[in-house]
Amino acid sequence: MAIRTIVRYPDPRLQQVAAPVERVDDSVRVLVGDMAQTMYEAPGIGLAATQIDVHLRIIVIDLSEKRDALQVFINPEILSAGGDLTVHEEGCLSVPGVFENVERPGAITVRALNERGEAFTIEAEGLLAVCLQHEIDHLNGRVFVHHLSRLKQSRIRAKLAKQERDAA
Ligand code: GNR
Ligand code: NI
Repeated sequence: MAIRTIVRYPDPRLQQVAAPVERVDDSVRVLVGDMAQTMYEAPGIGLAATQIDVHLRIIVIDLSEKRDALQVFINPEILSAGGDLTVHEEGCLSVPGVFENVERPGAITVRALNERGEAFTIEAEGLLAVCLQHEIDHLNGRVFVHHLSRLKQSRIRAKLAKQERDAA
């Protein structure tokens, strides 16, 4: 397994729409392993393949305290979204140091394939619903800052540009 580099907003590669995985084979499982290791090392609670510049529809999530409950979603599809609109503070490994409230549907039903290529369906609410929607946005070329006002987006771009300058 290998730790991959995470692409940072506003890199245009984050706007690419990811393609479906055609066959869940060993190359996909190697990629899932790299994504998990990259997420754990960051550390984060989720990662979309888009964030490591691989434009395939693959997500990893681990919401557990002990970091031992990896969830893999290949070709995830939101079958339905409902419940009350819920506000949650979001962060993103591609937008380091920025945390903002985002409003999303509180409950979703998602169908996906697991690492063995088997289809499953889950009903998610709470943090899992937030995280799945955040990650599926990445696969569609969207970052959580796109849910914010244009003014906030430009302030965030300025903040990240300054971070890059100060790091150089
Ligand atoms: O680590 C992460 N934390 C987080 C917190 C609130 C809502 C969404 C997230 S996902 C984020 C990791 C990430 O950037 N995934 O794309
Ligand atoms: Ni993110």
